[in-house]
Amino acid sequence: MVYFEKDSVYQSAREWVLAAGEIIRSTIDDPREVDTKKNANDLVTEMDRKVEAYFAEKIRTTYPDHLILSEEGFGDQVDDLKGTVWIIDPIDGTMNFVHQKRTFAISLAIFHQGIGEIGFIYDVMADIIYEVKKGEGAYKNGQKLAPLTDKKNLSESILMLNHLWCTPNDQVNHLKLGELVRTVRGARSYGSAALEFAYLSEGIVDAYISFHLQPWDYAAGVILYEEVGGQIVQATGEPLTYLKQEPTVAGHPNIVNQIIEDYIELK
Ligand code: 2AM
Ligand code: CA
Ligand code: CA
Ligand code: CA
Repeated sequence: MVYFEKDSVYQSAREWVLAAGEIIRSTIDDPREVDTKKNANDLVTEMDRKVEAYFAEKIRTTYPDHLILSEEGFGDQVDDLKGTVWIIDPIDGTMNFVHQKRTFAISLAIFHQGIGEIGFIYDVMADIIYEVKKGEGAYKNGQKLAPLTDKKNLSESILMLNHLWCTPNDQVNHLKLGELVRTVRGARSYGSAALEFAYLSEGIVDAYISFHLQPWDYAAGVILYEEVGGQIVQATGEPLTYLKQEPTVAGHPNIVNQIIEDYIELK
Protein backbone atom coordinates (compact mmCIF):
# COMPACT_ATOMS: atom_id res chain seq x y z
CA MET A 1 0.00 0.00 0.00
CA VAL A 2 1.49 3.30 -1.10
CA TYR A 3 1.24 5.90 1.60
CA PHE A 4 -0.52 9.09 0.49
CA GLU A 5 -0.45 12.08 2.76
CA LYS A 6 -3.27 14.02 1.17
CA ASP A 7 -3.02 17.26 3.13
CA SER A 8 0.71 17.75 2.71
CA VAL A 9 0.58 16.83 -1.01
CA TYR A 10 -2.27 19.31 -1.34
CA GLN A 11 -0.30 22.10 0.31
CA SER A 12 2.77 21.47 -1.86
CA ALA A 13 0.71 21.41 -5.03
CA ARG A 14 -1.15 24.59 -4.10
CA GLU A 15 2.08 26.43 -3.37
CA TRP A 16 3.62 25.34 -6.71
CA VAL A 17 0.50 26.28 -8.70
CA LEU A 18 0.50 29.80 -7.25
CA ALA A 19 4.26 30.17 -7.78
CA ALA A 20 4.01 28.98 -11.38
CA GLY A 21 1.19 31.46 -11.94
CA GLU A 22 3.38 34.26 -10.65
CA ILE A 23 6.16 33.26 -13.07
CA ILE A 24 3.72 33.49 -15.99
CA ARG A 25 2.08 36.74 -14.81
CA SER A 26 5.34 38.55 -14.22
CA THR A 27 6.53 37.89 -17.79
CA ILE A 28 3.21 38.12 -19.64
CA ASP A 29 4.28 41.12 -21.76
CA ASP A 30 7.73 39.77 -22.68
CA PRO A 31 8.38 39.13 -26.38
CA ARG A 32 7.55 35.54 -27.17
CA GLU A 33 8.41 32.98 -29.79
CA VAL A 34 5.48 30.81 -30.75
CA ASP A 35 5.96 27.30 -32.18
CA THR A 36 3.33 25.07 -33.71
CA LYS A 37 2.63 21.38 -33.06
CA LYS A 38 0.09 19.31 -35.00
CA ASN A 39 -1.10 22.18 -37.19
CA ALA A 40 -0.64 25.93 -37.69
CA ASN A 41 -3.23 26.74 -35.00
CA ASP A 42 -1.88 24.28 -32.41
CA LEU A 43 0.43 26.63 -30.52
CA VAL A 44 3.11 26.10 -27.91
CA THR A 45 5.59 28.48 -26.29
CA GLU A 46 8.68 28.29 -24.13
CA MET A 47 6.43 29.20 -21.19
CA ASP A 48 4.30 26.05 -21.62
CA ARG A 49 7.51 24.00 -21.39
CA LYS A 50 9.04 26.06 -18.60
CA VAL A 51 5.99 25.75 -16.35
CA GLU A 52 5.70 22.01 -16.95
CA ALA A 53 9.43 21.55 -16.26
CA TYR A 54 9.00 23.54 -13.04
CA PHE A 55 6.27 21.16 -11.79
CA ALA A 56 8.21 18.08 -12.91
CA GLU A 57 11.32 19.17 -11.02
CA LYS A 58 9.36 19.98 -7.82
CA ILE A 59 7.40 16.72 -7.91
CA ARG A 60 10.40 14.49 -8.67
CA THR A 61 12.45 16.09 -5.90
CA THR A 62 9.71 16.01 -3.27
CA TYR A 63 7.79 12.87 -4.24
CA PRO A 64 10.17 10.63 -6.19
CA ASP A 65 7.70 7.73 -6.31
CA HIS A 66 4.88 9.77 -7.88
CA LEU A 67 4.25 9.75 -11.65
CA ILE A 68 3.46 12.64 -13.99
CA LEU A 69 1.08 12.65 -16.96
CA SER A 70 1.40 15.95 -18.80
CA GLU A 71 1.18 17.67 -22.16
CA GLU A 72 4.61 18.98 -23.08
CA GLY A 73 6.87 15.97 -22.65
CA PHE A 74 8.37 16.36 -19.16
CA GLY A 75 6.13 13.65 -17.70
CA ASP A 76 6.35 9.88 -17.54
CA GLN A 77 4.89 7.12 -19.67
CA VAL A 78 1.70 6.51 -17.70
CA ASP A 79 -0.32 3.42 -18.67
CA ASP A 80 -2.59 3.18 -15.65
CA LEU A 81 -3.51 5.18 -12.57
CA LYS A 82 -1.87 2.93 -9.96
CA GLY A 83 0.06 4.73 -7.24
CA THR A 84 0.01 8.54 -7.25
CA VAL A 85 -0.25 10.31 -10.60
CA TRP A 86 -0.11 14.06 -11.18
CA ILE A 87 -2.00 15.08 -14.32
CA ILE A 88 -0.81 18.50 -15.45
CA ASP A 89 -1.55 21.02 -18.16
CA PRO A 90 0.95 23.84 -17.58
CA ILE A 91 -1.03 26.31 -19.71
CA ASP A 92 -4.52 25.36 -20.79
CA GLY A 93 -5.60 27.82 -23.46
CA THR A 94 -2.23 28.53 -25.07
CA MET A 95 -3.89 30.42 -27.91
CA ASN A 96 -5.51 32.75 -25.37
CA PHE A 97 -2.16 33.08 -23.58
CA VAL A 98 -0.46 34.12 -26.84
CA HIS A 99 -3.14 36.30 -28.43
CA GLN A 100 -5.20 37.62 -25.55
CA LYS A 101 -2.91 37.40 -22.55
CA ARG A 102 -5.83 36.26 -20.41
CA THR A 103 -8.37 33.43 -20.02
CA PHE A 104 -5.88 30.60 -19.67
CA ALA A 105 -5.23 28.36 -16.70
CA ILE A 106 -2.88 25.99 -14.99
CA SER A 107 -4.69 22.69 -14.54
CA LEU A 108 -3.34 20.19 -12.04
CA ALA A 109 -4.96 17.03 -10.71
CA ILE A 110 -3.64 14.38 -8.36
CA PHE A 111 -4.93 10.83 -8.55
CA HIS A 112 -4.20 8.18 -5.96
CA GLN A 113 -4.93 4.53 -6.74
CA GLY A 114 -7.25 5.57 -9.56
CA ILE A 115 -9.22 8.13 -7.59
CA GLY A 116 -9.10 11.85 -8.33
CA GLU A 117 -8.29 13.26 -4.90
CA ILE A 118 -7.04 16.80 -5.52
CA GLY A 119 -7.63 19.38 -8.23
CA PHE A 120 -6.56 22.94 -9.00
CA ILE A 121 -7.55 25.19 -11.88
CA TYR A 122 -5.77 28.51 -11.65
CA ASP A 123 -6.96 31.42 -13.79
CA VAL A 124 -3.55 33.06 -13.78
CA MET A 125 -4.27 36.60 -14.97
CA ALA A 126 -7.48 36.97 -12.94
CA ASP A 127 -5.69 35.39 -9.94
CA ILE A 128 -8.65 33.10 -9.29
CA ILE A 129 -7.91 29.66 -7.90
CA TYR A 130 -10.50 26.90 -8.10
CA GLU A 131 -9.56 24.02 -5.82
CA VAL A 132 -10.99 20.78 -4.58
CA LYS A 133 -10.14 18.01 -2.19
CA LYS A 134 -12.48 15.14 -3.00
CA GLY A 135 -15.25 14.90 -0.42
CA GLU A 136 -14.30 18.18 1.26
CA GLY A 137 -15.89 20.70 -1.08
CA ALA A 138 -14.97 22.75 -4.13
CA TYR A 139 -13.81 26.32 -3.68
CA LYS A 140 -13.28 29.47 -5.74
CA ASN A 141 -10.83 31.82 -4.06
CA GLY A 142 -11.77 30.41 -0.66
CA GLN A 143 -15.51 30.57 -1.22
CA LYS A 144 -17.31 27.22 -1.23
CA LEU A 145 -19.12 26.45 -4.48
CA ALA A 146 -22.77 25.47 -4.09
CA PRO A 147 -24.00 22.06 -5.22
CA LEU A 148 -25.96 22.00 -8.50
CA THR A 149 -29.46 21.58 -7.13
CA ASP A 150 -31.90 23.38 -9.46
CA LYS A 151 -33.34 21.27 -12.20
CA LYS A 152 -32.15 22.41 -15.63
CA ASN A 153 -33.76 22.23 -19.03
CA LEU A 154 -31.66 22.48 -22.15
CA SER A 155 -33.85 25.41 -23.22
CA GLU A 156 -32.64 27.52 -20.31
CA SER A 157 -29.02 26.42 -20.45
CA ILE A 158 -25.85 28.03 -21.73
CA LEU A 159 -23.82 25.52 -23.75
CA MET A 160 -20.06 25.72 -24.27
CA LEU A 161 -18.59 24.24 -27.43
CA ASN A 162 -15.78 24.61 -29.92
CA HIS A 163 -16.79 26.27 -33.19
CA LEU A 164 -14.87 23.59 -35.15
CA TRP A 165 -17.77 21.24 -34.45
CA CYS A 166 -19.74 22.99 -37.17
CA THR A 167 -17.24 21.48 -39.65
CA PRO A 168 -16.95 17.81 -40.70
CA ASN A 169 -14.65 15.78 -38.44
CA ASP A 170 -13.46 12.25 -37.92
CA GLN A 171 -15.12 11.43 -34.61
CA VAL A 172 -18.69 12.51 -34.95
CA ASN A 173 -20.88 11.18 -37.69
CA HIS A 174 -23.60 13.67 -37.02
CA LEU A 175 -23.93 16.42 -34.46
CA LYS A 176 -27.23 18.20 -34.69
CA LEU A 177 -25.42 21.38 -33.90
CA GLY A 178 -27.88 23.74 -35.55
CA GLU A 179 -30.75 22.21 -33.61
CA LEU A 180 -28.71 22.15 -30.41
CA VAL A 181 -27.68 25.81 -30.49
CA ARG A 182 -31.26 26.77 -31.34
CA THR A 183 -32.57 24.77 -28.39
CA VAL A 184 -30.21 26.22 -25.77
CA ARG A 185 -30.48 29.75 -24.45
CA GLY A 186 -26.95 30.69 -25.54
CA ALA A 187 -23.60 29.28 -26.64
CA ARG A 188 -20.06 30.20 -25.58
CA SER A 189 -16.51 29.20 -26.48
CA TYR A 190 -13.86 30.35 -24.01
CA GLY A 191 -10.83 28.53 -25.44
CA SER A 192 -9.67 26.88 -22.21
CA ALA A 193 -11.24 23.54 -21.38
CA ALA A 194 -10.05 23.78 -17.77
CA LEU A 195 -11.70 27.15 -17.27
CA GLU A 196 -14.81 25.84 -18.99
CA PHE A 197 -14.98 23.12 -16.32
CA ALA A 198 -14.41 25.76 -13.64
CA TYR A 199 -17.31 27.84 -15.01
CA LEU A 200 -19.50 24.73 -15.05
CA SER A 201 -18.57 24.14 -11.41
CA GLU A 202 -19.56 27.69 -10.53
CA GLY A 203 -22.91 27.06 -12.17
CA ILE A 204 -22.60 30.04 -14.54
CA VAL A 205 -22.85 27.75 -17.59
CA ASP A 206 -24.66 24.43 -17.83
CA ALA A 207 -23.20 22.17 -20.49
CA TYR A 208 -20.04 21.56 -22.50
CA ILE A 209 -19.31 19.40 -25.52
CA SER A 210 -15.82 18.70 -26.77
CA PHE A 211 -14.68 15.79 -28.86
CA HIS A 212 -10.94 15.77 -28.43
CA LEU A 213 -9.99 16.36 -24.83
CA GLN A 214 -6.81 14.93 -23.35
CA PRO A 215 -6.60 13.82 -19.69
CA TRP A 216 -4.70 16.97 -18.71
CA ASP A 217 -7.50 19.12 -20.16
CA TYR A 218 -10.20 17.60 -17.98
CA ALA A 219 -8.64 15.77 -14.98
CA ALA A 220 -8.80 18.66 -12.48
CA GLY A 221 -12.09 19.83 -13.99
CA VAL A 222 -13.76 16.48 -13.42
CA ILE A 223 -12.77 16.35 -9.75
CA LEU A 224 -13.98 19.93 -9.23
CA TYR A 225 -17.23 19.51 -11.15
CA GLU A 226 -18.16 16.14 -9.67
CA GLU A 227 -17.70 17.63 -6.20
CA VAL A 228 -20.66 19.96 -6.86
CA GLY A 229 -22.73 17.20 -8.50
CA GLY A 230 -21.87 17.79 -12.15
CA GLN A 231 -21.59 14.97 -14.65
CA ILE A 232 -18.77 14.38 -17.15
CA VAL A 233 -18.75 11.38 -19.46
CA GLN A 234 -17.56 10.26 -22.86
CA ALA A 235 -19.94 10.99 -25.71
CA THR A 236 -20.84 7.28 -25.64
CA GLY A 237 -22.11 7.81 -22.08
CA GLU A 238 -19.23 5.73 -20.66
CA PRO A 239 -16.93 7.03 -17.90
CA LEU A 240 -13.75 8.88 -18.87
CA THR A 241 -10.54 6.82 -18.76
CA TYR A 242 -8.00 9.60 -18.03
CA LEU A 243 -5.50 7.78 -20.26
CA LYS A 244 -6.31 8.84 -23.82
CA GLN A 245 -7.94 11.53 -25.88
CA GLU A 246 -11.69 11.17 -25.65
CA PRO A 247 -14.92 12.87 -26.68
CA THR A 248 -16.41 14.57 -23.66
CA VAL A 249 -19.86 15.74 -22.67
CA ALA A 250 -20.22 17.59 -19.40
CA GLY A 251 -23.10 19.28 -17.76
CA HIS A 252 -25.89 19.45 -15.31
CA PRO A 253 -26.98 15.83 -14.69
CA ASN A 254 -30.48 16.68 -15.96
CA ILE A 255 -29.26 17.43 -19.45
CA VAL A 256 -26.14 15.34 -20.22
CA ASN A 257 -28.11 12.29 -21.41
CA GLN A 258 -30.45 14.47 -23.42
CA ILE A 259 -27.51 15.96 -25.35
CA ILE A 260 -25.96 12.53 -25.96
CA GLU A 261 -29.18 10.81 -27.00
CA ASP A 262 -30.84 13.55 -29.03
CA TYR A 263 -27.98 15.45 -30.65
CA ILE A 264 -24.84 13.32 -31.05
CA GLU A 265 -24.25 10.41 -33.39
CA LEU A 266 -20.71 9.04 -33.10
CA LYS A 267 -18.85 7.32 -35.92
P1 2AM B 1 -4.27 23.74 -24.82
O1 2AM B 1 -4.37 25.21 -24.90
O2 2AM B 1 -3.63 23.23 -23.57
O3 2AM B 1 -3.69 23.10 -26.04
C1 2AM B 1 -9.29 25.08 -26.77
O4 2AM B 1 -10.56 24.90 -27.35
C2 2AM B 1 -9.12 24.01 -25.73
O5 2AM B 1 -8.85 22.77 -26.38
C3 2AM B 1 -7.94 24.25 -24.82
O6 2AM B 1 -8.26 23.69 -23.59
C4 2AM B 1 -6.80 23.55 -25.53
O7 2AM B 1 -5.76 23.16 -24.67
C5 2AM B 1 -7.52 22.34 -26.07
N1 2AM B 1 -6.91 21.88 -27.30
C6 2AM B 1 -6.43 22.61 -28.30
N2 2AM B 1 -5.97 21.86 -29.31
C7 2AM B 1 -6.14 20.60 -28.92
C8 2AM B 1 -5.84 19.34 -29.52
N3 2AM B 1 -5.30 19.23 -30.73
N4 2AM B 1 -6.13 18.25 -28.81
C9 2AM B 1 -6.69 18.35 -27.59
N5 2AM B 1 -7.01 19.51 -26.99
C10 2AM B 1 -6.73 20.62 -27.64
CA1 CA C 1 -1.52 22.46 -26.41
CA1 CA D 1 -5.12 21.81 -22.58
CA1 CA E 1 -1.61 23.12 -22.61
